[in-house]
Amino acid sequence: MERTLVLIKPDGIKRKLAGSVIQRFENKGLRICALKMLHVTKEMAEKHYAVHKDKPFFNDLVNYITSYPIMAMILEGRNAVSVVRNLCGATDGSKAAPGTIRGDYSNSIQENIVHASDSEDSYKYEMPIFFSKGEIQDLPQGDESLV
Ligand code: 3AN
Repeated sequence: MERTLVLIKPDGIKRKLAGSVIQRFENKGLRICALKMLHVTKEMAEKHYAVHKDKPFFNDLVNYITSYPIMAMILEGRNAVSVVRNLCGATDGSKAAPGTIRGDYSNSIQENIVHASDSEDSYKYEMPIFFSKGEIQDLPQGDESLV
């Protein structure tokens, strides 16, 4: 079963949207394998956003994600990476389709409520920045009734 990393960013937490956002993922049938609140450090943010380090908005991105506590979670389910990206919607909230998280809750590029891994490789890179093995609840292999 595929897994993906989701962050509810500072604007989502400040606006008290965490429950609504998580509800959408659960309604879709995704299982929460890990969930916690944390304050991202500069080092974590720079590693997480390393792919954007040459972009003009890199410093803003790091400052923003470290400005307030966030919620991090690992979600599991069939095609979890693409399913979650579709639920999140386009990066720019002003262009994200209605019905998506960003389309319904954001009108900004930076303050766009959520981050979600864009591929299985991104998940493998990003997940250990936020979680250690003991924080992840695995289910017994082969028992799909539990998923
Ligand atoms: P996504 O989060 O949809 O995968 P990315 O990976 O292209 O989008 O960008 C990572 C984050 O960088 C976005 N979530 C957004 O907060 C920020 N970002 C992307 N493009 C811009 C931009 N042109 N100006 C400011 N911030 C941006």
